[in-house]
Amino acid sequence: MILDIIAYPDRKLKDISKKVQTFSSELHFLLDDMYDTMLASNGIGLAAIQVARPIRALIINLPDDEGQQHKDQLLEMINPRISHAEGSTMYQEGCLSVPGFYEDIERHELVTVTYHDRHGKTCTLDANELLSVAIQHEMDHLDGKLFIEKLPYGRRKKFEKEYKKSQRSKKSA
Ligand code: QAP
Ligand code: CO
Repeated sequence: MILDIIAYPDRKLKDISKKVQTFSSELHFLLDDMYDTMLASNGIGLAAIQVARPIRALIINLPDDEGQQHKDQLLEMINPRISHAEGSTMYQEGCLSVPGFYEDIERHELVTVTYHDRHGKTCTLDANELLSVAIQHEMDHLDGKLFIEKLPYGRRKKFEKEYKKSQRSKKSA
């Protein structure tokens, strides 16, 4: 089932998501719906709060070299925690909750993340490159943070201006 994605400046995106306590079928249905929703919007990552569920769950499905996404590559992370981070890297990020905006954001280059899968099994993953960026971006959602909040002052102002402009053209359309 495809769910509605909530968009900036909806205040719900600022909620701090709560830890998942039970790895029930309710969680599995939500994760399945998040996957359908993410694919329907051409996304590569989605956090539960973006579909208005304030729980610490996220999904990531990176495309291959041909740009194809494969469900067997889907990562589902419940209650993720970064145990190690090093280096720094820049990547032009976007977000399904901030459609049409892309900006270079500085992140850690490498992260080690410990999380639970949908069955509650504990997993650890070392991530670099795009996967590392995606994990950090999605984990920020769990703490109510959007990538645009990481922009330096001048570029944040530029975003606000473009956002207001896009709202105006939406109204007159
Ligand atoms: C987060 O972002 C991310 O503006 C996932 O019009 C960002 O899936 C992971 C999207 C950077 C790694 C690197 C955005 C689709 C999708 C848009 C997304 C849009 C249509 C964003
Ligand atoms: Co996002």
